[in-house]
Parts: sequence; structure tokens; C-alpha cells
Amino acid sequence: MTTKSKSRILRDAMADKGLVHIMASHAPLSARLAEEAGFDGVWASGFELSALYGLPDVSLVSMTQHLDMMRAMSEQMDLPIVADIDTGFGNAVNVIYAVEQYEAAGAAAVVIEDKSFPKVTSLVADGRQELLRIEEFQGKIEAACKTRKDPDFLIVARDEALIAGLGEPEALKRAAAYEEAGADMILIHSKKKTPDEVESFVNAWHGRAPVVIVPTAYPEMNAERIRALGKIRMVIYGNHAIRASVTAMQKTFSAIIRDGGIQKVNEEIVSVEEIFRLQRMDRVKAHERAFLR
Ligand code: SPV
Ligand code: MG
Repeated sequence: MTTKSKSRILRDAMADKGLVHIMASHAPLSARLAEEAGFDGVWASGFELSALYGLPDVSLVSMTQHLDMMRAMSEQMDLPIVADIDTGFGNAVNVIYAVEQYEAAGAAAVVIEDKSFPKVTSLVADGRQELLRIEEFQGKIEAACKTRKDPDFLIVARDEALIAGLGEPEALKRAAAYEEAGADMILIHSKKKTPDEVESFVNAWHGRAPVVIVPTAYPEMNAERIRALGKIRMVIYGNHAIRASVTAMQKTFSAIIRDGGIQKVNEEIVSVEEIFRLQRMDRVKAHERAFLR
């Protein structure tokens, strides 16, 4: 019996369920929590990892740092990983190396965006959003498709035309060109506060490639509304692990200062035993029993 690749598992989940829910993560621990919560996959987020280092998401974190995080995640949980490889870390030559590395490290999919390197994070107000020429980005997508070993490994082209303020006709033109270059899916990103811009794009999109969205800016776009559009097969919750962590740490840290100790927060945060469970301390105990003589 041959085992299914993670890419195949992700493709099958999209076919069976119609829509998969992918949670952002910046570490093996948050990836494991996403798995326990019931997500279909994990988004190895460049934004989250940058934030973890206290850095803005502007191509400062290296491919090696991101790849190390991704590899560590894939060692610690079983969900398919959708790897955010930003611009592919350079031109088509860099993309080839990145795809080789990410596929070997256990990613099920890579998302490559059509910005120039170094990129600027998409959701920031008045960000410098420079896009590549369409032909140049097509070359990067073609290079990615040609490089993958597993034909199921997903190459997702991220179309940033709406983020760059270039309008729907340009976004549709780019999506069609990226599909022609071989992209399996089109990620359309928007920072409008309402879903209209994305809904309009999706209704106007008549390509074969299914759509991926990241509804951070327009949170009322829930699963029911996404499904109603019919063409979206993947939703990525782009930064909810790091934002939830920051909320929890800010609340706990300020309470300790306010209370003059840990006596009150102790009841509000998970126990040390819960961390032991997540660390799989039970395996250490079992190994001690079996092998320490
Ligand atoms: C990320 O999580 O790194 C993303 C999504 O690329 S966003 O920050 O919305 O661009
Ligand atoms: Mg990113």
C-alpha cells in the first residue's frame, strides 16, 4: 500500500470538502495546536515568523530561517503545510532552489507572490507595492512547476494587483496569465475592509484554477459566504496564531505586574502539565521505563 503525499491529502480534502481551512503558524507548537483544533492544514506564514523575531514582514527573515521553521513543523505534526515563500526569494533561479528545498522539507504547497524582491507586507496602509512584469512572474511560476518532483505538489500564484491598487481588470489579467503558466490555484489578496472587492473578482474569474483567499481585512467573509461564491477552495487565516498569542501575553504580563505576582493569573493560563502534554513528555516517560536500566 502506498501512502498518500501531503500534497495529495490536501488536494483530496479540497475535492471532498469543497473548502479547506488553513491556520497560520510560526512554530511547531502553534502548528500542533492548529492540528488539535481541527484545521485542514497549516500556513507557514512569513508575517508571523517576522513578527516572532520582532521584525516587519519586508523580506528581512531569510529563506533558511523560514525553512527551518517549516521543517520543524512538519516533524511535529501531520497536517499538510502551505508554505508562504513570499517572492520566492529572488528571481526564477531562486524560485527553483526554494521549491526544491520546500518540497524536500515536507511542504504540501508553496504560495509565490508577484511582488518584486524585497517585498513589503500587503496589509500595511500606504505600503510600497511594486509588482513584477507579468512575463517575469510567469517565468517564476513555470520554473516552480518544472521543479516539483511530486506532480500533486501545489504551486499557488498570489496575485497582488488589488493590494497594489491596480484594479480588477489587471487582477483578472494576471490571474489568467499565471494560470496559463501552470499555477494550480490563484490566491487573490485584498485589504478592503469589506468582502466586495474579492467577491467581485471571484464572480468575474472564469479560469479553471480555484481561488485561495486570506480574509484578514474583511473578517465577515465566513465559510458560508465563501462557499456561496463556489470557486474558492482554500481559506487561509493569515495571522491569527501570532495575534492570539500577543493578546494572551499582553493580558497575562500586565496582570502579573498589576497583581504583584502570579497568584491570580495562575488559574487563568494553562497548567505546566498541559505544556508537558504538548511536549509529549509521556513519550520520555515511556522510553525511560523501556530502556533505562
Ligand atoms: C503572511 O501571513 O505572511 C501572509 C498573509 O502573507 S498577509 O500578511 O496578509 O499578507
Ligand atoms: Mg507572507
